[in-house]
Amino acid sequence: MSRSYPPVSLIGAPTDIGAGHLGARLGPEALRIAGLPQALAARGIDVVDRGNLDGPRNPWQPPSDGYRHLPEVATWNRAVMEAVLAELRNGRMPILLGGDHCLGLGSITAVARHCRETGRKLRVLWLDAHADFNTSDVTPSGNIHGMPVACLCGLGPRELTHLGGSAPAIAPDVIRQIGIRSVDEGEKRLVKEHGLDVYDMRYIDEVGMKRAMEEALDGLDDDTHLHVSFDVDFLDPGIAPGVGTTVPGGPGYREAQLVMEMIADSGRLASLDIMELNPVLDTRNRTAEVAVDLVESLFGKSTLMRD
Ligand code: Z70
Ligand code: MN
Ligand code: MN
Ligand code: MN
Repeated sequence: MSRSYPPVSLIGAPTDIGAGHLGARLGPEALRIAGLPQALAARGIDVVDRGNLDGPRNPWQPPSDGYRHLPEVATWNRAVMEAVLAELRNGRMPILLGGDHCLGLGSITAVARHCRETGRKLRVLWLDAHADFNTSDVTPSGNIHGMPVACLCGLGPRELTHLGGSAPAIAPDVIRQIGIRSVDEGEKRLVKEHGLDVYDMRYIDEVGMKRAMEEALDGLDDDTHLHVSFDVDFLDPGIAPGVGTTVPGGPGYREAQLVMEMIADSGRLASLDIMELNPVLDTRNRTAEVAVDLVESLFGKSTLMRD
C-alpha cells in the first residue's frame, strides 16, 4: 500500500517541566540522533526540522496548590500550541518531539482549534501506560504530565484549560486510550465519570490488539483528522526502558508494530506527538531507535509483503 503524505515539520520541545524525572528535555535530540528525520525522508516524505522551541528552565520545585511548575507548564504549552497551529495552517503535518507529556495539551489544543476552523472531525489516539486524567484534587504527585487529558476535557486550571481561547478544547468522546495499565485511585473515578473510551491492557489481552485497534479506529471518515499522542511509556519496558515511569505489561515490539501499521492503513494520520523519551535512563539510545522504527511503520513502512 503506497500512500502519499503531506509535508512534515518536526518541532522539538526540550523540557521535562511536567515530569517526575529530569531528562525528557533531551528527547528531541535523542530522536534526531536515532535518525528520525532521515527515516521519514527515506519514506519519500518532505520533512523539515524546525529545531527546538524555547521556554523556561525547570526550577525543580515541589507542588504548590496541587501543581508543580504551573506557570512554566503554561508558558511551554502556549509555545507548543502556537508552533503546532502554524504548521497546520500551512498545510503541514506537525510532529512534536517531546519533552514530557504535559505538552500533549498544547499540541492537541492546536489540533482541535484547527479542526474547528476547517470544519473537520477529530479523533485522538492516546497511546500510553497512563490515563493522564488527574486533577489537582486527586493527583498523587502534582506532576502535570499526569493531567493533560483532563485539561483538554476542561478539568484543570484556567491557564491550561483555556489555552485555545475557550474550554473544553475537546469532548471526551473524541479520545481513545490504548495500552493503559496504571491509573491512580481518584483518577479512575474521574475517567469513569467522564466516560473515556479506554482500551486497557486487560481488554487488549482478552480480545487482542487487532480488535482493540479496529474499535479505536472505527468511524473515521475522509473528514476526520487523526491525531496520535504517543507516550513512549506505552511500550513494554523490555523494549523501551528509556522513559521516566516504566510500567510492566505493555505492548511488545510486535503488538506495537501492529498498532502503527493499522493507524497507517487508516490513511487518516494528520498530526503526531512523540513524548516522554528520556535518554538519561536509557542504554545506547535504544528506546529512541525503537520509537523511530515504530514511526516508520506509522508512515506506511510495512513489515510484510504488502507494499
Ligand atoms: C501518575 C501521576 C505519568 C508519566 C504520566 C503518573 C503520571 N498518574 N507519568 N506519564 N510518565 O503522577 O499523575
Ligand atoms: Mn502520558
Ligand atoms: Mn505515560
Ligand atoms: Mn515520570
